[in-house]
Amino acid sequence: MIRFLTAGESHGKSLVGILEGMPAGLEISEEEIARDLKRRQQGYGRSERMKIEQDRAEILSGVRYGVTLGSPIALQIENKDWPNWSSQMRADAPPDSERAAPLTSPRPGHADYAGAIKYHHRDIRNVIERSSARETAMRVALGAICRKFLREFGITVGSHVVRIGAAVSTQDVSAIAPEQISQRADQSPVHSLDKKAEREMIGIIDEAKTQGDTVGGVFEVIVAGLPVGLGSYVHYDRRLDGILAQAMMSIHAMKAVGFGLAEETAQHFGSEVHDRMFPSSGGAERRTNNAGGTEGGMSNGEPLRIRVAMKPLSTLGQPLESVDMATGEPVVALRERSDVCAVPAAAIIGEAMAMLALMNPFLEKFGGDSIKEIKAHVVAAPPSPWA
Ligand code: EPS
Repeated sequence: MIRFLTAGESHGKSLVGILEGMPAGLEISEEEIARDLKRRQQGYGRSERMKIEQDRAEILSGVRYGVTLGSPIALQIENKDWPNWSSQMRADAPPDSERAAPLTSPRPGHADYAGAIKYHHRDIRNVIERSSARETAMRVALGAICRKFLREFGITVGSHVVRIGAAVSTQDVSAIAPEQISQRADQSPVHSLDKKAEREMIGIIDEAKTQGDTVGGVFEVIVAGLPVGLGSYVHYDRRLDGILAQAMMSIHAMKAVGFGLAEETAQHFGSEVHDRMFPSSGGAERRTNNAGGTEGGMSNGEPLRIRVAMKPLSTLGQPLESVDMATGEPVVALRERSDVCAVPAAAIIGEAMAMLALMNPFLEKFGGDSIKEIKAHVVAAPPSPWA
């Protein structure tokens, strides 16, 4: 079974990650990981920080001669911004005169308030460094290894942005393969396939920036090639949609997750939403995918369609009302450098989280210690009980 951990502060020396349980025999290179890291750094509306960072993951362990060993894979991504922060973020104790003034005015919407009270920090800097979405760079790097694994079994993953603020993409992607969706979306500064919506999305991001504001949106992750029956209906914590929803909600600033028609499902009669079945060679086929690829907490052989809604980022150029927690006085919230919109980047992180989350349901069904063994298990899987 796969487990992963990340460590690192946003302006610390580096991010580190450990991926444990990746089977032996998977070919992987730093270049393949770099591809996804680069994709995450693109997108209209990111901050100046993205000009400083050129994320690159160094493989520290678990891979030899370009092939996984079955041992824990450790990665490191250096923060290029570290030299600018080495005094503020040092690990040893400086004299009082060299300490940065504490941040004491929490940003509404951020982890600042609850985090400072929870960990008893008088300086909100101690919260915001780890609660920052910078950490997702490592998730994307670890997810890129899972992408390579899943691809060995014909499972492919893509994403596109569906909404930024009021601008909505009307592009139907149901007939496009996931990797093609991503390839086309990667050409767009807002990771969208709809050119008209793209212009509107850029306009909304510009407007937000001018007004010292931020804007959120919705992205969709699509996964094709999953066998029927990953996950299970037998227990709450084995349901595939539940596992994926948790993975998506764990991404910073996400507020809602849905499958297929998602929330819209609730507005219709059953006859309008359930995906009818028709005879096809050796079984049944669907002509719609309103369920988004899961029924009864299991993959049903249709592509997964996961929609995720992101709130507008909580660091505003024109900060909101807050309280100086040290004095109790009304103030405006602290101001940090930040993005205006990070929905395009969030879509890439969504891909990574989907891939990380799919590993265990896949390994539960077909698992083994090496790629070769797992392939043998896939081949040996029995056909339909009615075949
Ligand atoms: C982030 C704030 C910004 C973003 C950062 C996430 O960082 P900074 O304060 O250094 O400008 O750029 O995202 C990344 C660094 C990244 O790699 O995605 C935040 O507060 O979450």
